[in-house]
Amino acid sequence: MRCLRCWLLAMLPLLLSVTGAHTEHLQAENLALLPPEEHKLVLNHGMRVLPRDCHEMLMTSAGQARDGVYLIQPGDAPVLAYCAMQEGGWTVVQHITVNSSVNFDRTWAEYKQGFGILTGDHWLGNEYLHLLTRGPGRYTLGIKLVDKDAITKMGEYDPFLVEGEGTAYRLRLGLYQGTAVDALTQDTENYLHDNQKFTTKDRDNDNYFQNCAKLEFQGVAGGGWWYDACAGANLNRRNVIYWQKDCNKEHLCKYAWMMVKPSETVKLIHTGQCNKDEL
Ligand SMILES: [Ca+2]
Repeated sequence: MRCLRCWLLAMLPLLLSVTGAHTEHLQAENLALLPPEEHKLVLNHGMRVLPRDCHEMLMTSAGQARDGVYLIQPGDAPVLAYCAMQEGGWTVVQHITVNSSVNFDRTWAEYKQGFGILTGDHWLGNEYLHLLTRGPGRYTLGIKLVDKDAITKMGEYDPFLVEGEGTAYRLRLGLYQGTAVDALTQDTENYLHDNQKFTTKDRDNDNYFQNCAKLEFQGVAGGGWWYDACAGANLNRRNVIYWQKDCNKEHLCKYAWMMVKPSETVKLIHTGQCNKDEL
């Protein structure tokens, strides 16, 4: 008996490494977006078959999964993302707090791979936006804006697609609905963000004679965005979250989120009214 006990004690680390999730090293392509002390917060660490996105995670858990950081796999490699489960299983792709300590004035490579901290202000990364939204199913973009008086406005674009790097992560948006104004597909300010390529301070793909990402307001550059010439909306300007009349320098907003989830798999077809619903 004593020998068996010794054997078991000696084998314990090996047994735990086979069966226990928490002894595994956390592996994710964007591990840099989660500080080491927060690695223990990953809620599905050790899950064998990773969900494609947060919505699939919520379905897999029969609706029980709570808000937090999860491993997802929209492409070939695991990726960490913040999941807004209580709001319906959204994968958060951007979060900003006005005057954030996270710098959003970043290069093409940084916007491609993501930056910031997943449990705080961050950009998940254009490459992951592409991998998430390329399908096979349709995806919806959710926008959430909270102003200085804690009034929340929402908006959704369906479908939502970010094309690959070969076309400079071009933005493709469908029909809009929500309590916020449509600041991306309506050109009420003479700027149309739909169908624009992504621009960063080191890669000018916009329609202005200068680089919109480098234009400063009160000393802060605009940051990466799907600029026209330049912006009717920009959620990546650190000192002024901008969303036409809903968020601007007169009407300050405190927080913004961008998030994605699969569109409804079953939708009513509105015959004769869907001519504008093209991607
Ligand atoms: Ca330009």
